[in-house]
Amino acid sequence: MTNVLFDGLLGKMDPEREFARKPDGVFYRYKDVLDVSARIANVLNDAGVTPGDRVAVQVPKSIEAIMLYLACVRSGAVFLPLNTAYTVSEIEYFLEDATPTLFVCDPDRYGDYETLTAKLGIRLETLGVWTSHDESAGTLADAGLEASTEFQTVPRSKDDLAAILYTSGTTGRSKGAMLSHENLLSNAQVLKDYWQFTSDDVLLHALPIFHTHGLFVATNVVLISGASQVFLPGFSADAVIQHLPQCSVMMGVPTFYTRLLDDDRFDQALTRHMRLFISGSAPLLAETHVEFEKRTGHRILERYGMTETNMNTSNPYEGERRAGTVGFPLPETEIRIVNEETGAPVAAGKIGMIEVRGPNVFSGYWQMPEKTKEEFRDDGFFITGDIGLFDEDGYIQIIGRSKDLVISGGYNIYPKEIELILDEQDGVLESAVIGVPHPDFGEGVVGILVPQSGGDIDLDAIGENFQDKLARFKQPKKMIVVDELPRNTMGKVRKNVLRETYANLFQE
Ligand code: MCA
Ligand code: AMP
Repeated sequence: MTNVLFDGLLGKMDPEREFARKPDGVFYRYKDVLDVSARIANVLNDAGVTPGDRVAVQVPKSIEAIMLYLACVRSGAVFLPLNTAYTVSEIEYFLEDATPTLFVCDPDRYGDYETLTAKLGIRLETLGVWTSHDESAGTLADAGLEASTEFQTVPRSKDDLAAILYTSGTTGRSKGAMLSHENLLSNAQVLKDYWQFTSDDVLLHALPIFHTHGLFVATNVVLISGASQVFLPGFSADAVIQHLPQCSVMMGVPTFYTRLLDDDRFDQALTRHMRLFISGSAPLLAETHVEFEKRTGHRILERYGMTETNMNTSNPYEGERRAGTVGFPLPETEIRIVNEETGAPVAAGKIGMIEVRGPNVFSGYWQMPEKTKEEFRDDGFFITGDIGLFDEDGYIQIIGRSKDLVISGGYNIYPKEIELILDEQDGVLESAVIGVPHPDFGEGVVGILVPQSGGDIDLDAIGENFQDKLARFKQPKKMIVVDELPRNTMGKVRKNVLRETYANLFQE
């Protein structure tokens, strides 16, 4: 029996081909991928991780972190990556909910998590980034150096879980999307073919690797294509401009492309040899698309996905890449647009709820059968919460979202989670959190606060109180105190009115 994802991704690779290169020139060949993932898989075994166990991971971006992901896949464990910006109190929720056997953290944060993991009975190991040969890169990496490169990959079938990725919930409680071997493999295969990846490609990888975009879309497509990547620790325009000449494809969120367009060095000459620029995770403004083409001669290929579904649609590789659209349903993925209330499909050109079905779609939320049921139709279609339409040529346009969600620099932020914290603050009667246009992040988070009668709100103190509760990227970039919130006749806060009122807050 095979391990569906591991064998599917690595079954046809050339051991001598380079897999990934760090900016300092250190590189891994595919044979190193096999060896190092085997070493770490042996370490996981020794740490008591058995098939089906969750391995939670909050580590700096590195090729070794990808090896840990592959080691989990090989040993039948369930990989659970977590945003490096999360605070201890945010992490506590995930550890309690997912009950992993092992939590792997940044060596610099070991002290933060010692007490918590001891309380929860979770084993704690560290994985950092190697900076020199005689330096430790954490307990997991050090143990890996001693471990064998022989590992009997554990058989896993298509429905076995490969990963759990948490997505925030509209109630403020994050939900773990359960992704199977088939969900991940089928999407990688489809994207490789659709975007015409080959082993000659070199991807410029500047995304974080704790989300679907940087982990599955980028890395799995590279692996299944036997291609290579320049693996940057994060996005910086300088580093991208420096390394682009060695690459053929780039993937990014819209903020990457607007930041590059702000730099005069980013031009036709620099991008002449590039085969493809791909954008996703947030809407790419039509003007960015147009300006990008004017500057470089390339038309960005925009696609659309979700943590729960992997990638659903893409503009075509050959044929028109239409600005303001996310293209067509991917092969094997069915998409329909329906009336939100009745569930009946609407005609082309009419706006409705986007629903998705296919081998890419997850099986449900970790230990939330009721929530899972609510978000699927009886015939297996997943209700995305995104509102859109099919245009006259079959391209899908995303018009908005029925879920109360802000997308900032490609990160999803659920207002409810922030409102719950704001409502607890001294002097605050109630709050509403919205996203409004932001020149860098697409949307910027704004907190609107109503004081208790006769009360005073100390915005600095609230800002301080956020620090150990909420990752920086979720914290409101501005907070505004008002007398009351606009409400409809049912008493519900009219966030659209607030969004209109403060639409220019970041533009001034
Ligand atoms: C950083 N900050 C942010 C964000 N990133 N605030 C709001 N939104 C953000 N996305 C904060 C920092 O904490 C800092 O706060 C201040 O903004 C400035 O930081 P800066 O140095 O400019 O940020 P950066 O380090 O350059 O990061 C910006 C970034 C990064 C490169 C755009 O956010 C990023 O890599 N985003 C990609 C997200 C992504 O991969 N999304 C995919 C998930 P202060 O100064 O106050 O401390 S979605 C997905 O996977 C689905 C399935 C899909 O379709 O792809
Ligand atoms: P997440 O599941 O957290 O990764 O976020 C998925 C959400 O990001 C989707 O439901 C969409 O609302 C949004 N999204 C992803 N790609 C695009 C895109 N190309 N255009 C507009 N929204 C997008």
